[in-house]
Amino acid sequence: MHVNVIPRRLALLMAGLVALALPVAFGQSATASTPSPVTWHVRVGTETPDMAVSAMSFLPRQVWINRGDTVHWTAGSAEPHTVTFLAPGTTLPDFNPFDTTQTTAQGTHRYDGTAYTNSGIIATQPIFTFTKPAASYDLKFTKTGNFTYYCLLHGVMMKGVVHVRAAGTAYPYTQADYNQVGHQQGQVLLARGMRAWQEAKEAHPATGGAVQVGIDGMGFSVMRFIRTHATVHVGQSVSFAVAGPGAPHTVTFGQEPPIPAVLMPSGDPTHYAGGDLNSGVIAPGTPFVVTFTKAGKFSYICAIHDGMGMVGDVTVLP
Ligand SMILES: [Cu+2]
Repeated sequence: MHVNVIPRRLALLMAGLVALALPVAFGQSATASTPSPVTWHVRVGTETPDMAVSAMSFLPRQVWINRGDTVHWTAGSAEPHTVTFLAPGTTLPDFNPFDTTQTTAQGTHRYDGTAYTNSGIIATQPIFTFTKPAASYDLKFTKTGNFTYYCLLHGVMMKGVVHVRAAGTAYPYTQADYNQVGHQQGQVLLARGMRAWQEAKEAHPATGGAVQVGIDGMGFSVMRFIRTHATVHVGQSVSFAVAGPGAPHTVTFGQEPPIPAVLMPSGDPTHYAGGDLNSGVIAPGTPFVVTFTKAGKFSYICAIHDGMGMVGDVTVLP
């Protein structure tokens, strides 16, 4: 990429000089040659076609634009994200799905580096309590500077930078360059997630009472139970465990409780023979242990990520 950037940069510079020279030659004002604003495209996250692995990244992570240009962010995954510029001097807050200043658009569609400006939830489909996520977000940059932004859900792991330079500055990269870099960055994260998923499958026996609930790594999340199909005998237990801090998950049998009740445990996991049973959000270090007292096949979902295919079942043999 860097190889062909330099000639293009020179070519752009020369084109700029010609454009500047023409109005002078024809006795027009120099402002007539001010280039028209450009809209740049950044993808917000990406995922595998089955939505099992999600990449938490702005793609690409950095863009170099000029004052007056617009950045257009487009949802790239069912996993929700935000595009959030913090007010100067403030720190990144913990994500709260019930705080509307985090989940809905805040500020105008113009950004000058002074105010909290937030897209609200961006995603390709409804998820959890976010029933109407935005598919895209636009921001016009009216001041020069280097502006860091975050996804409120994924914190410091998911940040981007918009470098805003003076109007008329030659662009170092084209949209095609950004598309290529963004695609590569996304593929690297998805490959990392696929590898972690494969390793977890190999580490978990096909039968028995251990189910791993999702996988979280640097820049990726696997929205699956491992293994999806567990088999035990009557009187035995299945332990559903998250490996560490990361995306929130539940194990929910039967009727799905409403939000926010679904985030809290309900039912008796010590004698399960079918019906309603909910883990609430499973905390790291505190597995949800279900003891099965009846033979049969029992299906369950993650109440947050079932729309992404995060479902499983336990076969209980006599
Ligand atoms: Cu989940």
